[in-house]
Amino acid sequence: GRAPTETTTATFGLGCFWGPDATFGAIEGVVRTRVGYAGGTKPDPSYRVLGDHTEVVQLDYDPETVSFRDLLAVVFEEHSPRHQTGKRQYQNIIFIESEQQREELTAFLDTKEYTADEVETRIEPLETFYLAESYHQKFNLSDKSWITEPFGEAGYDETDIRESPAAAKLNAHVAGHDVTVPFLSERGPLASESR
Ligand code: MHO
Repeated sequence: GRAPTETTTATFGLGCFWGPDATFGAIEGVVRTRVGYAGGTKPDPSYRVLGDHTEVVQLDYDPETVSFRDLLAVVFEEHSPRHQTGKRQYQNIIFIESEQQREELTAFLDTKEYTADEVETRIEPLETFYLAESYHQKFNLSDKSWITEPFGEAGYDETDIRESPAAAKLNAHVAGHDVTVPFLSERGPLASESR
């Protein structure tokens, strides 16, 4: 089917952002992924000049298919909430972008054996998300020219690939994740193929 037009964003810090880019890309209802920097104060960070920011993954998800709470279940599989790394680049952070997400986090933590006060994971509002460099986006695709070249031939530039629902699924697939429902019908030559 077509990628849904109404999506919500969620942003998480879970260590080096290449891994979570692929982990979340595999999830049904996660439509787009991108990696970047957030959680600090330095204006316009880059990978080399990160300042006090953290590597983060940002998702556009379809809340009709996957809830924030579902995403939190994955977040808590992907890190140890009782331990935090001192290195800000790799800290574990759950960014809260709405009252709805705040409520879903509270409900999720209620099912766990600890409270929000007991987790070392940073829980904070998202201030500014800065996109990471193109070479960090969909990192698992970067040495897969058999995937990236056809995208280029179909007219996709780096931004198009970063924001492509199909590329998010392919990035997850080549990283070894089980991808169940790919969005492979977004536009162009792929648009006539419906699942
Ligand atoms: N320096 C590590 C992690 C990279 S991640 C983008 C590596 O090269 O594997 O921080």
